[in-house]
Amino acid sequence: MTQFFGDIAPLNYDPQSDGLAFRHYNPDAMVAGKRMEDHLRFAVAYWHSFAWPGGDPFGGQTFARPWMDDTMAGARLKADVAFEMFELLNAPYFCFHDADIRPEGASFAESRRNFEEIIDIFEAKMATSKTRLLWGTANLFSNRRFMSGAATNPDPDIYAWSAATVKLCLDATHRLGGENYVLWGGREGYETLLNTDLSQELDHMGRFLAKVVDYKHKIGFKGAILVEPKPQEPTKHQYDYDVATVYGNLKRFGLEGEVQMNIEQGHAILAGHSFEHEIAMAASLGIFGSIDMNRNDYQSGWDTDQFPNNVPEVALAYYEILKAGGFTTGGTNFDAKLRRQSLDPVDLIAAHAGAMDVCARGLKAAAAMLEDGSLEAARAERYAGWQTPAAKAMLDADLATIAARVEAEGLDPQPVSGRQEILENIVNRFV
Ligand code: XUL
Ligand code: CO
Repeated sequence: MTQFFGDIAPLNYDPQSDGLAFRHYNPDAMVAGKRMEDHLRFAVAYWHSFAWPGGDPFGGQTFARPWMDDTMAGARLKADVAFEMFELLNAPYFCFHDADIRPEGASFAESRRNFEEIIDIFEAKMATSKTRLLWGTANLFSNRRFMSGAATNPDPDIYAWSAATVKLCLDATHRLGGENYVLWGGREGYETLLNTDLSQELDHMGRFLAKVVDYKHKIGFKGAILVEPKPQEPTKHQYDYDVATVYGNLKRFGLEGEVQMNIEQGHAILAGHSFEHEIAMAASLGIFGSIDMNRNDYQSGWDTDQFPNNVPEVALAYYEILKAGGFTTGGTNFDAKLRRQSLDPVDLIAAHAGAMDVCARGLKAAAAMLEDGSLEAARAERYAGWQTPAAKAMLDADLATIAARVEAEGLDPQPVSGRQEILENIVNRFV
């Protein structure tokens, strides 16, 4: 034991507790025919909880963690603390980037050896821990070598470095039994079109993704390959803007049957959508995979990665997920970090516990809304006209035939209420 978390004990489900406990998240409780833990599939994000030092654009490190020294000893201590936290939270999953878990070496080979040593440690810890790997990923955005992109970099050597890094991370994810592999293209975009060959970059990015899919099959990785859309930040314009844009790119490279979406709440909002819109869009296109759960500050307009605490918002997201049949390989990854003033180990635990409770409440509300059926009944009624044979036939008819029917039958369609407020009132009964 590292003593980092002091005398904090593993958290239990205890609705009456006035200390550290789950008041709503009860892993074994049945919701819509499935254990809550199996619905939500919570993951802790290694980067925010253990690697992020608390900086902002105006100031550096606020978290004086004993492992933040860029040494292998620090990386080993960090791994110990991480698995202690997973146990305190009873976390079923975690996620990591290569750069979160190991210090950068002086060469690719040294970084790889550092990484593999920590992967060995993870493997040993996972042999006795319940916590499994939801996904692994490569950090192709923090180091200055990636400042002009990874797969879209004008320098072929950076492309090669990126390919080698993804191979390494996919191999490690496979070895640890990861259920997904994520690609978030933080620098796959541009700052100015004046120095950018957009056509070439999009071509390189699509072909890079095809190589990742190809390699996944080559090594027999059974997990899903997930792309995480975001419209901007850090780049001014990011190519994987939102779910619909990524789908267009996947279609272009014939990858729509191979790649799914990892949808993040804050990224959806930055793209001018709601979280539930992005989930519904991915489900409708058959590419829904997983979620990064968090929230942004609605005044600041950037990616603040706060822990979720808005139950009605979360309920609508899980409503779409349940409607889509729930997670298969995906889960709820807390891509969320403490505020930089929240210095203490207890803040890390409380943040996750509160977020897990918010998600549990959202899930319960979503399941109750589905079971109640009023929303789906109203939706079905709204489209009931399309159930008639004549209406169905019209979908295959040509324009002239349809046009002739309008006058022949003297159509006189009358507007019908969309009932938005009534539907919102129904939602409010459950949240
Ligand atoms: C950045 C972000 C990343 C990805 C993984 O906004 O969300 O942490 O989730 O690289
Ligand atoms: Co994310």
